[in-house]
Amino acid sequence: MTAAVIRSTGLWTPDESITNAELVDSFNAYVAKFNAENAAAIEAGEVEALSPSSVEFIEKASGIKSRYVVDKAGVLDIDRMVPFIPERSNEEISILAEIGLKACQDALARAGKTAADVDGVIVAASNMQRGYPAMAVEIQDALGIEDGWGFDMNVACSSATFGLQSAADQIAAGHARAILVVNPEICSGHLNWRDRDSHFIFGDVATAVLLERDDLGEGGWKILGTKLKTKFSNNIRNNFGFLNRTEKPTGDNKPIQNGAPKDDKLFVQEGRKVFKEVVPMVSEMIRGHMDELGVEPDDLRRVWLHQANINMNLMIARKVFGREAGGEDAPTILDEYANTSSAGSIIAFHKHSDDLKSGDRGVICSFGAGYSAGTVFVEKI
Ligand code: CO8
Repeated sequence: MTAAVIRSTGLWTPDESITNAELVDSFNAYVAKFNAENAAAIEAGEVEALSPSSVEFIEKASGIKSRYVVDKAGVLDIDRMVPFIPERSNEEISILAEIGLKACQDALARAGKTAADVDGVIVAASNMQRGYPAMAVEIQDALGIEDGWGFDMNVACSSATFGLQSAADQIAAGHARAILVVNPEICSGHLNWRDRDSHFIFGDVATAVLLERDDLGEGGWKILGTKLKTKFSNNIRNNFGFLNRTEKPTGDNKPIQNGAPKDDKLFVQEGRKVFKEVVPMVSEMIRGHMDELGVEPDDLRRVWLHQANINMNLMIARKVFGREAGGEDAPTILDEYANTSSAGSIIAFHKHSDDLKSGDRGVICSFGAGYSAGTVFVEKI
């Protein structure tokens, strides 16, 4: 068996970004309009008045200051509050494949490799824009990989680490020389921007990780070990899907269009419960994996954690290191990018690993809906 190494990573970031102040201004204008239009019903107790959002709450509760999105105008337009992503013909590349492709090209360029060196593409992300053909096969085609394969997989925010383990195993088993694991996330498309509890949480991005057989190149990161875990929970859920149109007994079975009313089947969560249950699950998982690998807290230079909440990450880091931990131990990109689901831990790794030296060790760790969690321990070559 030959080992797989992480040779490089790639990142694509949208041009447009929304600050908390811009987001809250738009949300509160929507709330004021809704309450004015429904004043009589609210007065009669038939409709519940909406409450405004606040910049202070968002920053304190989550650590998020801004988020990148593919379409800012559509999100901030209070009569729409959904990004505008025009439909493309089947002859054009789909948007998820397009942004994933850009991240792949960045990863290949950083490693000095070309698509001819790659055999497989795994798209590992929270929500695919269609059932089939797989986005991964479309990216494979756009890269020009003639003799290879691609497939999509979804383990919500943990998709990246589950994809990394799959790719590492396939390379070790001799099924591929190199594999691109791609995380294109257009979270703005499946977020209810009219929901005060979650309207600030997510952003858009795409990341890619190039894994390669260790004898085929130089540099990058040795994979010391990978581990995956899932435990069923309803606390983070998205029931949107192809069967939604079959659920109504008669009449209106049109697919949901723009507008995202409150009862659309979009992202929902019990944020407090997630916080309370996932912190111990993840910190125990990292510590257990460290014990198996013989890695002591002092041997660990950095944890690149899933980016959902700054307080959650610092608490996990404290438990892993057994001491106070800060941005040097557990870097944050959440302030600029918000939660980008599967891509979060990879962005943190991409932006905050160049300063580490040969022999330094760290762990890429994701966690999220499922529940699901994954750890990938790495050592700089
Ligand atoms: N502005 C002002 N006040 C607010 C707002 C707001 N926007 N929202 C809520 N409040 C109020 C509440 O009404 C409440 O008031 P009161 O105390 O009077 O009832 C108070 O603030 C506290 O509310 P919460 O208890 O909800 O606030 P928390 O401190 O728990 O913070 C968080 C909320 C930030 C959501 C926090 O709980 C958290 O981050 N939890 C962890 C969540 C997490 O990690 N989730 C993972 C999700 S990602 C995933 O796996 C799925 C990926 C799928 C991608 C989907 C793309 C769309």
